[in-house]
Amino acid sequence: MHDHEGFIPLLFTRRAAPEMVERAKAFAAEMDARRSVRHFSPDPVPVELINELVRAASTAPSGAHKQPWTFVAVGDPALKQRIREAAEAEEQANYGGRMSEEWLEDLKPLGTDALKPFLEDAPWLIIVFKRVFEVEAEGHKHPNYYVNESVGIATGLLIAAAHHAGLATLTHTPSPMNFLKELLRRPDNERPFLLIPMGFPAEGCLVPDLRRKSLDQVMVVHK
Ligand code: IYR
Repeated sequence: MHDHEGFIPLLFTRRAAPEMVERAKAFAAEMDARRSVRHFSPDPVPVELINELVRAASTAPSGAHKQPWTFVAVGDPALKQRIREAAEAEEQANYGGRMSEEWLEDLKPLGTDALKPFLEDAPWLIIVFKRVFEVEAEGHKHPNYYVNESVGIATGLLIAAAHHAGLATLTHTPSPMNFLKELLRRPDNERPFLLIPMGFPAEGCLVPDLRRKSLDQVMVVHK
């Protein structure tokens, strides 16, 4: 008994192989329909829905189960406007010379530029912060582990949960993004990781005609 202290039985559904394949195919097809969206409708999305997406994201595995993330959901139009202004100021510098010619060339098929209207149009901006350490009593800084891996996985789950629920997202990387820490008054242990605008696509929204790599381009099997 003592051996098992702190442990509980795993809840696990063992499925028949054909059912597993069917489910896996359905999930892959559903995920294949996800696209990054850069043109959002201002239609509102209830915060109760956002809550559930963050609940799903926060189930992600994490180093030593520290769950080293904070999801800041911004719906306040005034705050979104300030985020847009600060992001666009940085992006003007990026597109105006801070990014290499090679980089700009790589971005051409995406049609991005320094203007970021989606930062105001989308009803929600989810700013994902990584928590590099936790402050304990007496101010001791207790480290978190595999923070980038953990927060990357959690963000992936957030994007999948949003898509599954019927919302569009963009994975946005304003750069540098320290302005988010200041605008959102986050504590010293938190660093901005990604900014995810979330909502409904604008009427008639276009996306770049991209192809995904085939399985054999992304997978190696040693059987
Ligand atoms: N942060 C810039 C540039 C940008 C960079 C990459 I890599 C992208 O995949 C897309 C954009 C921007 O948000 O426009």
